[in-house]
Amino acid sequence: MIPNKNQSQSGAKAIVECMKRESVSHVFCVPGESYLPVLDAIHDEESIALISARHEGGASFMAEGYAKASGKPGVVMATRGVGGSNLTIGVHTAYQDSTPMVVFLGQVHRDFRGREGFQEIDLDQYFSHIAKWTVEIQDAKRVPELVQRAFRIAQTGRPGPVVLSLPEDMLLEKAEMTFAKPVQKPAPRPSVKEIEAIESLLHEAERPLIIAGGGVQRSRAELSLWGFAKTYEIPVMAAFRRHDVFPNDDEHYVGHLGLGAHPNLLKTVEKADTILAFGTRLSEVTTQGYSIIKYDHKLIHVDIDYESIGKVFAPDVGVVADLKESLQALSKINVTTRWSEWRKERRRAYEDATAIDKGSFNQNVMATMQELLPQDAILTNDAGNFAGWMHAFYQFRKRNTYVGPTSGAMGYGMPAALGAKLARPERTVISLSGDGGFMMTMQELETAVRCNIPIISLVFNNQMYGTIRMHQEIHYPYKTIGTDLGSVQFSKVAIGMGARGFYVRTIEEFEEALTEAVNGGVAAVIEIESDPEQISVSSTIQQVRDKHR
Ligand SMILES: Cc1ncc(C[n+]2csc(CCOP(=O)(O)OP(=O)(O)O)c2C)c(N)n1
Ligand SMILES: [Mg+2]
Repeated sequence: MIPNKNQSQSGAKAIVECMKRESVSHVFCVPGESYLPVLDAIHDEESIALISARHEGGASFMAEGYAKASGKPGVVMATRGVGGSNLTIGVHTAYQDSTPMVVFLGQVHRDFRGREGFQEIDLDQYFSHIAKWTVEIQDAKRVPELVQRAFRIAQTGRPGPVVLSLPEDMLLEKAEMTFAKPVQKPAPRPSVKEIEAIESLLHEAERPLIIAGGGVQRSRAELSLWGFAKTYEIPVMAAFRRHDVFPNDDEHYVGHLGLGAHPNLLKTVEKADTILAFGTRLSEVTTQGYSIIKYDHKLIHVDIDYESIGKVFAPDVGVVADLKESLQALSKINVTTRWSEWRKERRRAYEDATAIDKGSFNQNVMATMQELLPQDAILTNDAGNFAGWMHAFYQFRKRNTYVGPTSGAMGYGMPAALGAKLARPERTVISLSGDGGFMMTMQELETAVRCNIPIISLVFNNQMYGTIRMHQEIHYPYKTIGTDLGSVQFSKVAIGMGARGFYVRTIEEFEEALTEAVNGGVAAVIEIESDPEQISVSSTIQQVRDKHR
């Protein structure tokens, strides 16, 4: 254990000491004069690297991706109202995605607060709706208490973002600092009575189905989940953008509940009679607009967060507990498994829905990635229809191989890949984006080049905000507005920023580019010319128009 220090030091030094105690290895930021003392304290701290980004939105996505890939809180810093407003998208994503994040924001001098000083906003108020907790540190001697509390709140219960506002003069103020021990996450076990209640529901179940979410990943319970599913022969579905919670090539895996989920997968939920919701908040997307879980389903809901249970769906048994502890307790229950036929039937339905059609270019791109990438490669992505092919056809086979925004934030993929690569330098990390989303944060490619972070970015270029165009054609056919985009040569812009750039039109060119990029050891962009007419996994623009005429 790190010994407690009882010494006089500045607020800024104490903040960095707290980061060190929480084993933070990287801090992401855009610098600002309001928090120079913190930057200087990081300069003097060998164990922490500072990654300076090109936009606070990019920095916040990097921190979010770092947190998802490392299991540690992501730390991001920015300056006052200007930097704070720029990074809100990452805070919102961390909130929706239950990702631990600690945000430090420089604030004006304490004497100037409330006068609308230069770039002043009430940062703690401003973030209070999208953060789990916010605080302004008024007194340097309370830095250890409040910063350590911030790290605790970010990581415990349902994880999420916390925001600290740091008045400039407080950072230089010296005080006697007393540090507490680093955060230990509580892991409550379900009671004997709760386990018995689950056991008795399973006795009656004829078609049980597990829906597994991020809570399983946060407690590193993927192996326990796999053991549980295997022992009792229960099929498993992944909640929205929690693909890697269960090996997709395992015979117990039956699909991902995402946007535009295949009818076969929806049928699996419809046919199930008992749903075991493990570590998921049963979000709008996972439940397809809160529609697929019905009153006559028996619902067993286990989650670390008291508020997630019964938020929308009242469970038959609701348990507030750590997922690993819960699955370990559940592995000892006494039920005879008789669900093997049901499990096999739903696996076949999943396999039918995801069989690769070699005539589809984008499906071939996924098949090529599956073949050429190491099994432990980490994939990240933006929001957009290009991602539909990955969601449907790429199989995540190892745990901790997917980093994606359940918030649906465009611009997330590439900066999140930077964060993930810093957290897992030994892995291949590859982001997938559309031309719309990539352009929102593409300036961070320079950060990747400058900081030697060799990530690979695929950009599916169809010269449009394709997803929105699809919705337009559904509701207002032939009336395109606001969704066309101009031509950008992403591979050339990449080269201009010092990365490698590839432009591909055929599957052979893609294979060649991906092989080179994986072995290249430098940041690379592979721009994929995409057919604008193929608007989604299942439809062309004409088919959408005809269907909704
Ligand atoms: C930050 C943000 N702004 C707007 C949206 C709404 N939106 C969702 S998908 C999309 C278009 C995505 O375009 P692109 O990245 O080119 O991917 P495509 O759909 O063409 O494959 C938009 C504008 C969003 N999800 N996130
Ligand atoms: Mg596009």
